Amino acid sequence: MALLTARAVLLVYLIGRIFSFAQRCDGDMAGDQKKEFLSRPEDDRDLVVEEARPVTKKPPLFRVLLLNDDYTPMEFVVEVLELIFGMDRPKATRIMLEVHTQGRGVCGVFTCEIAETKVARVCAFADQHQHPLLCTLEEI
Ligand code: TYC
Repeated sequence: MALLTARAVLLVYLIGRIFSFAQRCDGDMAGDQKKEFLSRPEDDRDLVVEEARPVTKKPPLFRVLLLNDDYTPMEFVVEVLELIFGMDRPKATRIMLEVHTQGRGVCGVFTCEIAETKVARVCAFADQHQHPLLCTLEEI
């Protein structure tokens, strides 16, 4: 009986110690620390959480160029620039003259697929009208 009583007293004493220890720990922690501690499973406490970076690499860009020749009529080149590159007449004329005097000129900058389509349309249109107009692209 005496042994049982002694065990009961010891048990109550230990529970009291555990309780006061827990209270002390609770008091030591700052509000945010406590929230974080309580919200995660024990095994995750050492883990570092890194913010995910968005994977948005910019696509490569290409200049579409017109090249000069001695035979394609100026008016035809201006039409090409209006029709395929959406330029107004003053801008188309300026670019055509740039090509005529400098040998080459930039019609626009596009992603790969669009640049290739523009080049193909210019070549097809020039072929249809039997002009030797040259159009190409270069990566920036
Ligand atoms: N040089 C041509 C001419 O004198 C005109 C021309 C301009 C041709 C631009 C091609 O990309 C070109 N008729």
